[in-house]
Amino acid sequence: KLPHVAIVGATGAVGVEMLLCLEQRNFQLGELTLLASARSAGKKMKFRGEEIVVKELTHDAFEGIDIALFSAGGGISLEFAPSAAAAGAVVIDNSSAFRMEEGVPLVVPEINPEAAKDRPKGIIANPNCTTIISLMALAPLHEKFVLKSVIASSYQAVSGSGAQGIIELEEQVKAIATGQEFTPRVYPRQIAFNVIPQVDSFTDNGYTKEEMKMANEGRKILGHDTLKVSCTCVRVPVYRSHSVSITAQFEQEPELDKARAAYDGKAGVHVVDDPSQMIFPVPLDTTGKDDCLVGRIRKSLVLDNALDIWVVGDQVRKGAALNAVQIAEIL
Ligand code: 2RA
Repeated sequence: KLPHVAIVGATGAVGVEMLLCLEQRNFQLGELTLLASARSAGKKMKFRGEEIVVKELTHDAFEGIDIALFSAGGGISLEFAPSAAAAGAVVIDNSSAFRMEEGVPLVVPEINPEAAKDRPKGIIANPNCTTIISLMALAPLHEKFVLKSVIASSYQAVSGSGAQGIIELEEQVKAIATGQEFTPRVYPRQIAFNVIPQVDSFTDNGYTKEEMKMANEGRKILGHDTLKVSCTCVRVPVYRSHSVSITAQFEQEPELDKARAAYDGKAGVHVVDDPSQMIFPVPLDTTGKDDCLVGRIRKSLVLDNALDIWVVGDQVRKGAALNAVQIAEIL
């Protein structure tokens, strides 16, 4: 029997991309149920040429569901994921609600697919987009040279704030171009032609929740409790792809040619790196695409046994929707 799949948050930026990924990857499913808030219920969405009416999310909406893809924010996941699991569905949750919970695997299919099998709560967590994109570049190097520490700065697309983030950037650019007034809504400051060194709220150690996600989730996914991570997450006026500048230190000397070769044959990531020809990854290269791209690979001038690298990936796709659908494919 082919699985009955539900998407919770089907009308959001990630939900829409999940639908697209299921279609484009010809995911074998028997039935598809789209769930969203009362406000969005009744909307019609297209899947494989058919129209599907979005239903209102309720606790008893999960009867007969085999796989429930959630992307409707942490509050909705906390409230409804247990009901979905209780109804027998495997929940793949894109929110941060359960990521660090004992007994909830945190999975990037190319890195720790086996973790998905051990899911006593019936919930599998999808990592944060910046973590996924960074680890797609770091995992092959970790395999070869054993990671010790990571110092990173991210350049995060406005799509990370959902459709509203994209609308905010678009509206501000138009307003500035035509000399109109505008008031920032989604971000604390103007995002057009600016950068904001805050993603998610600040914690009491001076880092934001987003920056601590990279550290905590990275250790859990790699099963590497002593990994040290320090990062600065920055919002930039880019629509859909996150970029991350990383200095990674290893136990062993990361020879450059061996470092490049570490990506050979690795699914979901490849090297785009020839500065002499001005070849390096930019956000526009990965938008709407599956793969993360790595470039600017060079020996650190500061730390021993360390590489500086640059990685770019589509935040909505590999950063969220595609990774969740790939976890469903493992099931
Ligand atoms: C962001 N990573 O970019 C967070 C959530 N998607 O805003």
